[in-house]
Amino acid sequence: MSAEAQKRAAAEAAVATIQSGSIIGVGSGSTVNHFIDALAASDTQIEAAVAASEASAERLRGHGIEVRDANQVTELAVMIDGADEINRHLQMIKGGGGALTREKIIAALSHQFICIADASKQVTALGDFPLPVEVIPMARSYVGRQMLKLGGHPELREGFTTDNGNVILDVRRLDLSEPLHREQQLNNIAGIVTNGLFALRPADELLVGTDDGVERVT
Ligand code: ABF
Repeated sequence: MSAEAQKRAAAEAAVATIQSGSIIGVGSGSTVNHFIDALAASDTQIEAAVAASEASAERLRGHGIEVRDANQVTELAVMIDGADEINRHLQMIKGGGGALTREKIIAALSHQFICIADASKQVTALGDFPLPVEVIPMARSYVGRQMLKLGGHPELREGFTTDNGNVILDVRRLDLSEPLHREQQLNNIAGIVTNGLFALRPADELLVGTDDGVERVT
């Protein structure tokens, strides 16, 4: 089964977890796009969605699904989102699509975070994928130097501005063997808005498309 078919299968399986009438969190990326399309084609009628990116918001609206601002809700029953890497503890690297800040906010609002992914996203150890770090533009050089001090190799994501008006440094070769500590450490660096480690708040469940069908991991 191709990666795209695995993504689609995982996304379709996630639709079955959604309660009609609920307000849900929706992340970003191609797997989430499959989820949005599958949700729209299903009999499940949600009240509204809180979207992690303008792209997801537009896709939802295109299907006639109401999009609400995160400030209009106090909590969400569930969030459906993808990942760039996910380990056996359901800790993730996210942000390859640049929406990590809004994804982390929606994850914090959500009782349950269901990650949907193709099999290639499952890893033994996090870190082959460069860690996205969202940075206030005026702090780009300072944060870059801090990443070098930590053993990382930061690279500015050229020509990209996040939905929040910030820049992204993609940091290679950062030791992520202790993801909880590393996430807390990066959280404390001035100028970093969000780092792409989702370890303090991992997924609660993974629906992963494999050649043998969709596997549920908790
Ligand atoms: C999003 O899903 C991002 O955090 C992550 O980069 C992306 C994965 O992209 P795709 O689903 O297209 O593989 O939540």
